[in-house]
Amino acid sequence: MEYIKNRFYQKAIKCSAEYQRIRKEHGEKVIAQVNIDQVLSGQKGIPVLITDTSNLDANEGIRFRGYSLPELREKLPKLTPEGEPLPEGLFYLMLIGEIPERDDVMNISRDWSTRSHVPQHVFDVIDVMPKIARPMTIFSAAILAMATESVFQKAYRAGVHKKFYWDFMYEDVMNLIARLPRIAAYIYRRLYHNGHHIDPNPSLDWAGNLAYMMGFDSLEVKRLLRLYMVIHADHEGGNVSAHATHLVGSALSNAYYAFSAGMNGLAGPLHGFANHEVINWMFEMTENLCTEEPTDAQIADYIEKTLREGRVVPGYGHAVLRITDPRFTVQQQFAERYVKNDKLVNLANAIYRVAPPILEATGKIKNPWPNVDAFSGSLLHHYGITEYNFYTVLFGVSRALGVLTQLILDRVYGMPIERPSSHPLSWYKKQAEGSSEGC
Ligand code: CMX
Repeated sequence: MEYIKNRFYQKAIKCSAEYQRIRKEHGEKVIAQVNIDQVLSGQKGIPVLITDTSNLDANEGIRFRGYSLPELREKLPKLTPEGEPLPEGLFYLMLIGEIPERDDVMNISRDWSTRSHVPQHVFDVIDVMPKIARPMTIFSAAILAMATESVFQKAYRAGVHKKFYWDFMYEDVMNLIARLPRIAAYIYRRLYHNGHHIDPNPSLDWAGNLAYMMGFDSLEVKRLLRLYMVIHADHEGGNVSAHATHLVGSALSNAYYAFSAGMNGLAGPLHGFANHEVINWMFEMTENLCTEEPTDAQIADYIEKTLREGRVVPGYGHAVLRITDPRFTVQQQFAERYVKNDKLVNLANAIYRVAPPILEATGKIKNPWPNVDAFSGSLLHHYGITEYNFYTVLFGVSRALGVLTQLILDRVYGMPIERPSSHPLSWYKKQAEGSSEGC
């Protein structure tokens, strides 16, 4: 496995030199103007982050190192030709910037398997959490508890030179990613299967093992989780989970601290927890309407009611995208291929027919189209993963692939601590109107 690390470093160190050169030679160059609305609407569209792993175009969707999702489904190595790409391959692509060979992917799979041992005290932390705690709370706590294993933290304490930080970060990231499926599955079995745990199967791939340890051994669930882990892995750097991971990491906090922070952001209902909210809202709708198969008119009425109540329609809208999320489309295609006559899947499709024009007609929602969360829960539910409180943990396992890869790059580049400036509201009022009086 050292060869993958070396291959990564050889490429990344060249970019690091570019990073330093651009900063030194062009530091004064103005690249963007910021208007008041951008600041007041959550820093939308202001270019302030470097993310190499993926890039998001508002009208096209996500590209990982230049490759769209349909391209990745074709090009990344799979276990069988008709299956889904292995997330290990996407990790390699995000790390090194090239499509891997099958051997590279299998080597990462084996490497993660050897690194996957979770220390007992992490299970102990999970076991003492109250069962009423949300799975994301337990997941984040377990990740934090594992910070005892940080090799970066030990190296820093020992006074290692900063040019070697990336090496220890790489080790932390590989160890952390390797252990996440075991932690997620352990939480799942503890909460929903009376603590009857299933030991990992070292011969399985990373996502296949996650399905297996959760108690789902069928080919199709493994296939679905491979797809799920690929499509949720990264969405450039400005989203809450990616930005939080980067921000906390910029203080040289170890990967466990940084990723746990990212997961706390993912746990919000406007971000990753929306996958829970979607299913919850669909059940609320069918209960309210006393039918599992509402008509389009009934769905429309329910959407109007949700908006009137000042709530969001979960799974719809996006801070950047202005189209149907390609991650939604990919899941819809998966369902078309494998799922026949599932009421929840049918309902997700019906909402897609009905919701966009209603959301558009509000005149204020910038993107009336579905995002990734509008479909993911229906698919998981179809395959028997019905505990939708848990869905964001699955999102979190996947999100590790992108945000932690970027964290290694952050250390190779030698990125400094992040510290934007802030001002009182009166300062902005003065910028806008020349006077700060009144607030
Ligand atoms: N339902 C109802 N109202 C919505 C809406 C939706 N799906 N999407 C946006 N709006 C509202 C906003 O709340 C905002 O209202 P106010 O002006 O009253 O504050 C207005 O429309 C404008 O918002 P926007 O610029 O279109 O969207 P934002 O960038 O502010 O927010 C997002 C983006 C995703 C948080 C928002 O669309 C939303 O809340 N969607 C539902 C939750 C969801 O699906 N989140 C998951 C996103 C994907 C992910 O991260 O996993």
